[in-house]
Amino acid sequence: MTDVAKWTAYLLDAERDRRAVEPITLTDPGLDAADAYRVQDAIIAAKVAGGDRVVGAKLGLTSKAKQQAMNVDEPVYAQLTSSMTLPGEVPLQVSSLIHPRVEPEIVFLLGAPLAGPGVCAHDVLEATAAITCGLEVIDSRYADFKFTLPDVAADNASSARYVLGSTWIDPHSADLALIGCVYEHNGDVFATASGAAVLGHPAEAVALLANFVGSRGGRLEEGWIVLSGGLTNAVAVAPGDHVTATFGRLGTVRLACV
Ligand code: OOG
Ligand code: MG
Repeated sequence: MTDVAKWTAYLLDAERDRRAVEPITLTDPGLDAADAYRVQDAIIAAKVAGGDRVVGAKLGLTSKAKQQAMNVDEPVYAQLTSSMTLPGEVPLQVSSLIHPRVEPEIVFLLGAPLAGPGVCAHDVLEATAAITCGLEVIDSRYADFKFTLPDVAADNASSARYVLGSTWIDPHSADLALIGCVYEHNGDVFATASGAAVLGHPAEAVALLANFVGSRGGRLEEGWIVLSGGLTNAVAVAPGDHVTATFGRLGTVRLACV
C-alpha cells in the first residue's frame, strides 16, 4: 500500500526547500498511476488550503521530443494554480526553484466546461474561448529530472510556473496543427516545431486531458487555462538567460531569468 500522505509531504518539502529528491518509485516500486494521481491531488489540496487557487490544467509529455527526452512514452496530466502564474515581463527568479527548464506551448482558454468521456478535438475547439502561446517553466522535484510515469504524475508533472503570450486568436481562425514555433535560447535557435508536434493537433491533447479528467470524476472548468504540452524539448535556464518563442499568428512570448 502506498502511503499517499507520506509522499505528499515528501514532494511538498522538496519544493519548499528547493531540494531535489530521489524518485518515489526507488523506495516504493509499487506506486501505480492511480496512487500517483492521489498524491498529486493531495499536493494541490494542500496548496489550496494554504490560499492557492486552481486556475487550469495541463498535459505533459504529448510530443515525441518530450517523450524521448524524458524517457516516458505516455502523456501526464497536472493541475495549475494561481501561484504558478508569472505575469508577462516579470523575470523568473532562478533561485526560487530547483533546476528550472523552459518549454514552448500552445495554450487554450476555456469558454465552457469540458469533461469526458467521448470528448474529441472538435468539442475542444467549440469549448475554447481563445488560444495563445506560452512558456512553461518546469522544475521536477526529482534529481536530474529522472522519473517514471507514476513519479512525474505524483509530482504534478514537474509544474512550477508559466507565462502567457499577449496575442489571443479565435480557435477556429487558424489550423493549430500548422502554427509554427521558433524557440530561441539566448538569441540562438534551440528548436523549431509546429502545433502538430503535440499528438498531431493541440486540441487532440486537450481532448485527451478532458477524457482523462472525466474518467476521474472531474472536469475542466470555464475560464481555465490549459497548456497542451511542450512542442520541443525544454531548455535549462540560468540567471542572465532569456528565452523567446515566436509562434507566427500566436505572437511571441519571452522570459528573462535573473
Ligand atoms: C514533465 C513535464 C512535461 C510537457 O509539456 O511535456 C511537460 C517533465 O518534462 O519534467 O510539462
Ligand atoms: Mg509542459
